[in-house]
This record gives sequence, structure tokens and C-alpha cells, in this order.
Amino acid sequence: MTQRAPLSHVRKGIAPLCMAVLILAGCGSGDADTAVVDDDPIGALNVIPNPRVVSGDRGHLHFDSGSRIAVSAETQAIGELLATSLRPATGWAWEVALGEPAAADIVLRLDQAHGDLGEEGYLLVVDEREATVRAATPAGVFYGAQTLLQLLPTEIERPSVADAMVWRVPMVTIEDSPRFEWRGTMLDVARHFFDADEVKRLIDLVARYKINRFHIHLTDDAGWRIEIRSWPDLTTIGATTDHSGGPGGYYTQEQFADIVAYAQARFVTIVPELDMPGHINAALASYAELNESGERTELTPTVPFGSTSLWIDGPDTDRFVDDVVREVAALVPGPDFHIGGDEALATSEEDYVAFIARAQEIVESHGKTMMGWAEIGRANLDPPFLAQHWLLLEDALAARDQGARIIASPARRAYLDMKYDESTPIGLSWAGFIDVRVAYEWDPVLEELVEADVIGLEAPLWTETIDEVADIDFMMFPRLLGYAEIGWSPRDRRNWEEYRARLAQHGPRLDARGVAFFRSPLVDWPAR
Ligand code: TNX
Repeated sequence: MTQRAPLSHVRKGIAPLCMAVLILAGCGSGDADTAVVDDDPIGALNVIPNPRVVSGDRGHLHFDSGSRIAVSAETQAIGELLATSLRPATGWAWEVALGEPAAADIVLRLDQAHGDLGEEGYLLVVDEREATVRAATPAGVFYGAQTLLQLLPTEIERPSVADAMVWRVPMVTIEDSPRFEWRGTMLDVARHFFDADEVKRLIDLVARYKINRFHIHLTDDAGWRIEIRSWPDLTTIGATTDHSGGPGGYYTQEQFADIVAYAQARFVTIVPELDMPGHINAALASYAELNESGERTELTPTVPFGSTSLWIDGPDTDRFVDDVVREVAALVPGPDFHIGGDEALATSEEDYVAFIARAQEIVESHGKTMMGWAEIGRANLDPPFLAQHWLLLEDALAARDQGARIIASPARRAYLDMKYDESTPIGLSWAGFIDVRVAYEWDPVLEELVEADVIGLEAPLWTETIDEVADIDFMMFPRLLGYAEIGWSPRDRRNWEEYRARLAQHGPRLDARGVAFFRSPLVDWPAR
């Protein structure tokens, strides 16, 4: 083991010299037993979501071209991901090395002594020798690494080498763990389809902010977006258009499994949604036997809202639901399966109640827990199940009273498809305008709920008006950073004025990553 450098050997205050040498010959190395540090005030950390406990006030640890990522077998994959984030801007090798760290290394350690930090917590210590993340779980190590990335200069996000940089991080100790278990976002790929690469890019972006659920709204009136082998016309017919009459699209099961694996490596669980018994025209247009009329409907880009329903008593309906749930459930490792259940205005109440109870049995028979929009609280259900509150709190309360846990997605606060203000060129406004402040200043433990009722929050992006990646970027960012903070940070660590200042510093980070975010006038973004 390399000996820890006594403080007196630490090369203090020579960063400028080091920089000059670095350009010519490389400076420092992971083999040395000293690291470069300085004594500067550490300044504002600007980490989002705001960590729970932070201490440290002076000095920085400097990385160098020999800095490595020291891992164990359990943290190696996380080390590789971190290296992938560090290499482009630094131009350094960032070797991921099993074994003991040297000076100026990053250390990723799984350590059961930190079980008190929970399933996702971590301890990050940057001292005069190295930067170490310790956690009891790989997820915790991953989150510590995300925080460390945010402690580096903004330029770390650049896709190519940033010249003349001092790559340093403040000497801090951060002890951190999330408030909520469910910190999610949702993308509607049914109204407009986004391919696997586009979804993976988003997963990468949101994972940086410790979002851990990515709900994909896979089916709606406008399209069915996931291959079902036992009902192939769902995609050969049902995926062929979209809400604007465009070409549509769908994921093969291999492509979907690839998204799932990509997300899993970033500690993001994909939550699939097949919306039933309403919002179902794409299926009704694909198979006559799902319709009470016995005939296929027309697949038109827009059908009147709330006008479609599965034929609840139809002889093939049960088999249909069982097949689609089975095939999709087999593609996801996560425990939760979303069956929609919203706005089933064309289904009688009696049929709705019967259908949702049956759906719960089917979902459970495939090893999953049912999740639905809060209307499912109108049916008679047994725990465990999850109800996603979006409109009427009374539905969520009815679900809670039957033992559901609540995911808070109140449309007035959390809908990413709502316009920021009257000048927003895309989006809807039926739930009001949601500027960056309105998106940030609310709490998932809504009135009449208590903390234990709420598993967390989710910010959905419906895509009736959104058909390009740049539009997703614009509606999702920067609001998503606020939702990430609401989901992670203790309530008493959230304050709009202070958040606003931190958020400003994420503008250049998002720019460097090519995110076409909305430059909200409520935030003093640094000049470009
Ligand atoms: C309501 S939220 C819907 C969606 C729309 C959205 C538009 C929910 C469960 N249903 O079908 O896309 O409003 O904001």
C-alpha cells in the first residue's frame, strides 16, 4: 500500500507552476506519494440536488494526468462510467485500477460500515491526498461519483479537451442520502416516438441529477410503441403513425432491453406503462376482437380525448392483457408495472372497477406490483400498489386508504409539458404555467398526506406538442433539476433564492453537454 503523504510533503500552492509543466511534459503522476493541493477558499459548491451535510472551507485537491480511479470488483463498472465522463475534457487516461490508490486518485469503495446511509447514500471525502467515495451499495457509490463530477470545473462536461484547465475539487466531506425512494421522470413516446439512442441520452442526463426512475409511456391512442410477439399487429399496424400523422415507430424487444440495461448501469429503473383500458385506440385499430363493435377502429393521429375503451367483457380481452403484460414484464428487472388507468371516460364505472382489479391480478401473476394513475383508487384493490397522483387528490387519497403508496405528479407543479409562461412556443397550459420557481417550490407530501404515504415524485413529459429532441430538452431542462432536488434533498435544504444561484452554474454545464435548455429569465445565467 502506498503510504499516505504527510501533510508537510504535500506540494502546496504550486498549481500555476504545475500547469506550465503539465503542458510540456505532464505533471504529477499517480505513482507519486504526494498530491497537489492549494489553500484557496472552496467557494460555493453548486451541487444539485443539494447534499444533506457538507463540511470543509479551504483548499483543493488537484488531479493530474496520472490520476486514476481506484476500484474494487464491485465498483469497477461505476469506475468505468466515471472515467468515460472524465476523459473527453481532461484528455487524460483515467485508468480504472483494481487495488490500492495512489496520490491524486479517485477512490470508489463499497463499505458496509456505511449502511446507515441507506440504499442510496454515500460519503464523499476529498482530502489532501485523494477523493474517496464510500457507500454500502453500488447505487450509493454511483451517486457519490455524480457529486464528485459536479465538484469539478464546469468544463469537465465538454465533449473534447478543454485547454489550460486546473482540474481540481474542493476539499470537502459530504454525507448524503435521499429523502425519497422514487425520484422519477416520464417520457411519452406514444404521441411522438423517440428512438432508443434519444432515450439513452436522456437517461444519461437525468442520472447525473440522481433521478432513479424513468417511466416510459409506451402506448396511447396515437401509437403502440413496443413489439409484442404474440400480438404482432400492435406494431405492424398500431405503431405506424403518431399524434401529428408522422411515421411513428416502435422499439423491438431487443431495443427495449438495451434501454433497460443502459438505464440499469446508471441506477435508473425503467418503468413501462401500457395504458388501459382507455387511451387505447392504437390497439383497437390493430385488432378487431378488442372492440365491442367487433371491428377495428381507424388509426387516426388524434382521436377525441377519452373516447376509446377496451371491450372489457370481450372473450379475448383477458388474454390480450395477460400477453402484453407478460411480454413487457419479462423485459424489465424493476418490481413495478404501470397499467395506466387514466381518463377511461369511455369505460363504464362498473367495467372500470372490474378491469383494474383484474389487471392487478394479471400484473401480480407476472411477478410485478401494479402502478397506475390515481384513478385506480376508485377500484377495490389490495396492497401493495402504487398510485400516481396527477389531477384529483381525492383519487390518490382513496388509493392511499386502500394501502397504496403515492407518487406525486401534480399537473400544476410537475407536468413538464406545461408552458413556462405565455411566451413558451410549445407545450400546453391546461394546468397553468409552470415556471422554474413554481416547479421548485412545492412538496410531494401534499395536504392530507403524510410523509410515509409518499414514495416520491415524478415529472411527466407528455408529447402531444413535442416531436424533437430539442423540444424535450427545452421543456425538461432546467425544470428537471428542481424535481431532482425535491426528490433527493431534505426539505430544510431547499430554498428558492439559494437554489437559483446554484442552478445558474448548471447552465454552462448543460450547454457543454449540448442540452437546449430554457434560459429562464428567473435565473441569472452566466454570460456565454
Ligand atoms: C392528461 S396525465 C393526460 C395525458 C395528456 C396530458 C397532457 C394523464 C394521466 N393523462 O393523456 O397527455 O394530460 O398534459
